[in-house]
This record gives sequence, structure tokens and C-alpha cells, in this order.
Amino acid sequence: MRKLVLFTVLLTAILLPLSAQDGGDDTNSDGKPDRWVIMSGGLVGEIRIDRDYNGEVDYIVIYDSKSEKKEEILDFNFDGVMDDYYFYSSGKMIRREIDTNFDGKIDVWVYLDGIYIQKYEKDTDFDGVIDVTKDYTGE
Ligand SMILES: [Ca+2]
Ligand SMILES: [Ca+2]
Ligand SMILES: [Ca+2]
Ligand SMILES: [Ca+2]
Repeated sequence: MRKLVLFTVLLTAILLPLSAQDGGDDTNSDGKPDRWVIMSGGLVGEIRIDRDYNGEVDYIVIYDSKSEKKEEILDFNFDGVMDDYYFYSSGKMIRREIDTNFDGKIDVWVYLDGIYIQKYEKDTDFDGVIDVTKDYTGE
């Protein structure tokens, strides 16, 4: 009997923080959650934010196992579809992918070394085929 009580207490202790996390934080006190922190292996794995408080996540930051920022995803025009992707390696931005016409498909790819652009590719007519490439590394 004693074991069962202990088990129940433990279970409650484990479940409570989890369910609170699922609900997210209400940072603007409007009664609706707008910030979610997803833990992974005891570390923050992901943060999701609803920047315009409409109930839809429009900004996500993903961290790697060393707590370094790995990826940032943004819904720039708040239409519910992510359109701006930032990829990082060792704290430096290495790539950015943008859906500039908001049709759900990436049409600009930028390759960087931190702040310096090395190369970019564009699909200017949005047919899914890259038609402009500029490489700064070979010049
Ligand atoms: Ca809120
Ligand atoms: Ca939103
Ligand atoms: Ca969007
Ligand atoms: Ca596009």
C-alpha cells in the first residue's frame, strides 16, 4: 500500500510539469498560451512562439544537444505557413532559405559563412527550378 502511494506521488510529480509545458506560457496574459518550451534530454530542445498572439506558432528555434542554436524558422507574413529558415553550425549562420512569394515553396537559398554571403541561388519565376546563381567564392 505504501509503495502504491509513493508511486502515485511520483507519477503526479512527473506529470504536472509536463502538462504545464504542453499548455505553454501566456506571456501577454490574454489567457492563451503563446510560448512553448520543449525539453529534450534535460535541455531546451525547441522554443515555439506565437508572436502575433493568434494561437498559431510563427517562430521556432531549435537547439542541438550542446544547447547551440541549430535552426530558426519564421512565418514572416503570419499566414500560418513558415517561410524563412535559418540554419546554424557552431553558432554561425551557414544557410538561409526563403519563400519570398509565400507560396509554401522555397525560392531563395543563401549560403553564408557567419555574416559573409558565399553564394546564393534564386528561383525567380517560382517554378521550382533555380534560374539565378551567384557564387562569390570563385571570384
Ligand atoms: Ca497569450
Ligand atoms: Ca501567430
Ligand atoms: Ca508565411
Ligand atoms: Ca516561393
